[in-house]
Amino acid sequence: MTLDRRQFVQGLAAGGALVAAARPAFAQTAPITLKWANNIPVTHPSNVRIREAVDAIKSETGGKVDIQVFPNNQLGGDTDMLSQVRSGAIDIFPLSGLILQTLVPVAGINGLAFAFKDYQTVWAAMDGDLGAHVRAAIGKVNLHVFDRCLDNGYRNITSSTRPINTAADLKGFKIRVPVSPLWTSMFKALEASPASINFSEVYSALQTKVVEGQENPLAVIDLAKLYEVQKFCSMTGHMWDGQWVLANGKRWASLPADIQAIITKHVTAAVLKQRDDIRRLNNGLEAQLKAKGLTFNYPDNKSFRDALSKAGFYKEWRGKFGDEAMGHLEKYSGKLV
Ligand code: X2X
Repeated sequence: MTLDRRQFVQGLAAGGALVAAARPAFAQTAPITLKWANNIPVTHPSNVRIREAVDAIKSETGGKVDIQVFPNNQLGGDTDMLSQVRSGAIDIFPLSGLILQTLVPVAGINGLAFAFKDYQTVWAAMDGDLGAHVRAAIGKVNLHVFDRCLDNGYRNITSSTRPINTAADLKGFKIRVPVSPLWTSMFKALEASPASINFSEVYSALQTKVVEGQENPLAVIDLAKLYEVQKFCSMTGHMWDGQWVLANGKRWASLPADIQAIITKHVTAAVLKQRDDIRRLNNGLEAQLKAKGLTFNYPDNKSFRDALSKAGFYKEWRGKFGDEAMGHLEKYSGKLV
């Protein structure tokens, strides 16, 4: 079979089009710079794994996508960064669902005290229908949210004045809580005296004794060096907290689909590794924190749960979150009363 010149040229053009289609569309797009900001020290797995993701994204896009990471509240505290990701001053920002609650009320639901008995249950719920329900609500406020959330951890109460053994020890206790209705309500129900303070101010608030204590997962207590300004750590494990990775909705929608796919793939991989890091960290940290001077105690959660029930805490939040959301949660937590 012979080709005439015309057919030959047509064939070349078609082949050329095929080659062009196989080349990623982003080859044609201008360089993209994105700002990623968070509240946590540079040594925390959330930052270590994100830096790896940033490198992988840069290399897979042939240098087209440059994500700049601003850790440790460099661009402001959480409340401020939330405004910035909404306005587009920051592009990507992981935030506790409980703090996001100021904007998306149902996002605080995973923080209901003593809801999750273990990590298996946490991930079943957050990667399952409970998380999907929350993400749908987040999508309505013009934020993009990645499917998997970061682990922050089970939270424990530290103090410079006294160990917290039972709910009675919290009476009048001046405790810092993040800026979130659920957090404030919980510690009010326990008759403590909660003060809403962004994480950026926590170390100094403890150091200057504006508050006696705070609550956080062991990884945060260690990496933010809170043990330097606290004496006791009470392993209350009173709630599980994680961070939704949020992006400015307009900015995200403006990115080519293949860039979105590459970013999503590497962010998801980073999140899964981060979860693993936190799990391993938390297993070894207690011994390290003891060596750094913290005295540990291991309260029974019954007095806290009873006090919360008696104060009507669960009833109040059931009303606020609504039956549908509570149905998703209680599939995993059992009835919270
Ligand atoms: O603000 C906190 O306590 C922290 C670091 O745990 C959160 O990100 C919610």
